[in-house]
Amino acid sequence: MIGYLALGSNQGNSLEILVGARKRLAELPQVQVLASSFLYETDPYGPVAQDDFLNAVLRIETDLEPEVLLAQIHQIEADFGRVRDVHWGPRTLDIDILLLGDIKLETPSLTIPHVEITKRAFVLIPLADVYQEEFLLGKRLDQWIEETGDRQSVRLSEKVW
Ligand code: PH2
Ligand code: MG
Ligand code: MG
Repeated sequence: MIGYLALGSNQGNSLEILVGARKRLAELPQVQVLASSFLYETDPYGPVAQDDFLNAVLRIETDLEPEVLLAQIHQIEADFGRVRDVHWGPRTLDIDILLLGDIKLETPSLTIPHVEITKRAFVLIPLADVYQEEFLLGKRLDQWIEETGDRQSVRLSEKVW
């Protein structure tokens, strides 16, 4: 099935970290990275004052069960020095499962589609680079992006990966 992963970093060498994370994801058995969005420099979203993020989205093909994919993702985050302290706080690497085929899932550890996918310009704008469907949860991506009122917080980066 086709899936979409959001990557973010605002600590350490974020470019190197995102490149490394994509490589690790591609090396997982049963995961193929099909496409990468551009990189975006984004204002921190949410209640915690922190540095700007580098954000991107990947389109993948995978047969992994959601919980198995999540466990692999947690391992990669840990290997890049992720410390889970401040909720919503700064991080070397965050990988979020946005969408996974037609799966709808709500457990304490995982919600698919991602809970705030339609509210976050830093997710929607890179997602639009690689998204292949016409609609996301009933609306066009561009409509969701418009409704965030937050387009200006997401700037196309000159960095390439
Ligand atoms: N991730 C968060 C909280 N806020 N803001 C931006 N711009 N990008 C992120 O990836 C991000 C955030 C928690 O996961
Ligand atoms: Mg996140
Ligand atoms: Mg996360």
